[in-house]
Amino acid sequence: MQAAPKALRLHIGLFGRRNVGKSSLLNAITRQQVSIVSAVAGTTTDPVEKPMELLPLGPVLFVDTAGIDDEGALGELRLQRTRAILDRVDLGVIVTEAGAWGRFEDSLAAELARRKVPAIIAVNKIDVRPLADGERERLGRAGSALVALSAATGEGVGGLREALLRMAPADHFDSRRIVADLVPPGEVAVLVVPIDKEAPKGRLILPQVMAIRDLLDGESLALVTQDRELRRALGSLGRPPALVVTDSQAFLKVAADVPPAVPMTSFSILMARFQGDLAEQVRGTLAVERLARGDRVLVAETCTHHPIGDDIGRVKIPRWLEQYTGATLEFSHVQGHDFPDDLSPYRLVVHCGNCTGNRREMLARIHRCREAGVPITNYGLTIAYSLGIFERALGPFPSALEVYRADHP
Ligand SMILES: Nc1nc2c(ncn2[C@@H]2O[C@H](COP(=O)(O)OP(=O)(O)OP(=O)(O)O)[C@@H](O)[C@H]2O)c(=O)[nH]1
Ligand code: SF4
Ligand SMILES: [Mg+2]
Repeated sequence: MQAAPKALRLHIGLFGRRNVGKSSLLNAITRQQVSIVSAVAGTTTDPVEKPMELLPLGPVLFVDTAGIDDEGALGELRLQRTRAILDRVDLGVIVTEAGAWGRFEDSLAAELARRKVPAIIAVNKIDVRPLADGERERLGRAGSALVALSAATGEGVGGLREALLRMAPADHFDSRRIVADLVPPGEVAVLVVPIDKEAPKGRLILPQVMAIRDLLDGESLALVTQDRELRRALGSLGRPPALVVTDSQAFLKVAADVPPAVPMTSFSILMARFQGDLAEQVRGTLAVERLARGDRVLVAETCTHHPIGDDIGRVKIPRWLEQYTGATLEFSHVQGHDFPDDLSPYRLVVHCGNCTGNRREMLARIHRCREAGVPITNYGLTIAYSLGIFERALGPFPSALEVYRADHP
């Protein structure tokens, strides 16, 4: 997997008194022994940094700090170091125990608030001392998230991951490109937009518009064509394009017309990367292979457009999936903010590209599927897979392709 530069990682600080279990919590989240844990107060003396890919958040850097309630010269030094960390985190976790919240924690919360850093209160060690309702209410202050957990048993650690996702600053989610990172400035991307009876009258759909805008921002060139003019469009270029992006529904025809050496993908797969988690959704797609007669498949769309004749979610995806698996499947459909609480009946979730939605909500859905053990894929990935051109469509994304190849050695 490509490493994100340190500056692009979301910096998450773990703060709190000595011995509350900051280091234990870091180890529980990362499932590794990153930081030394002991019953002796003051174990962590220098900040410990751990860069990692944290699902569903993406690249993060955890900073485990020294407990800072101690007195004396040594205590003052630790305090200074911890203050420096308060200055550079994007998200703060205040670790405490039930019944222990006091002036010290108040001041930590105030320090974070002063820096406009969102805070999560993590009440640890609930295996030995549960959080009473009264205290839960008192700590559930506006602007902060509250999680009760146990680093020792793992209870509630999933809730902390969700809180991290919920509280992360919005700009963490929109620093990515849709397509321009795949097309160097001055190079050409050919965008294939079939104008069939499902195409809206007189305009383009949002993923197409977003891709064109992104290419313009990246100072790349966009050549937009219908599928039947594609050969002519390619022939008009002095050299092969850097990328061909097609509407998923024209995948087969486009794959036949584009020389194998030219990278090719679909708008919907670009959307999975931009608005979701491509590697996780590629992993989810592999579950198509295991679908059997009578299995339930949930088709989820972010926007609430009216289904049209040969609607992709209601007609085409079900048809392609049943053709590929040779099994009669049971499809359910949800739109907008409707997403079932109980995912257990489903063997697969097929999500649209989420072009009108926000990424945080999509990542939360992916996370919920993961917790429920239900694979989640997306329209473009499902179509490419059931048409037998999955590898080709993932060609532009080496780390996603790796997920597939690891499963198909
Ligand atoms: N029962 C129980 N014990 C825990 C839990 N989390 C941590 N501990 C114990 O609490 C003690 C302190 O844990 P650490 O993770 O070292 O605490 P810390 O906040 O990093 O401490 P300093 O680095 O000294 O500031 C250790 O003995 C841990 O085993 C928990 O959830 N339940
Ligand atoms: S939000 Fe989903 S269903 Fe709606 S237009 Fe975008 S990709 Fe299609
Ligand atoms: Mg520690």
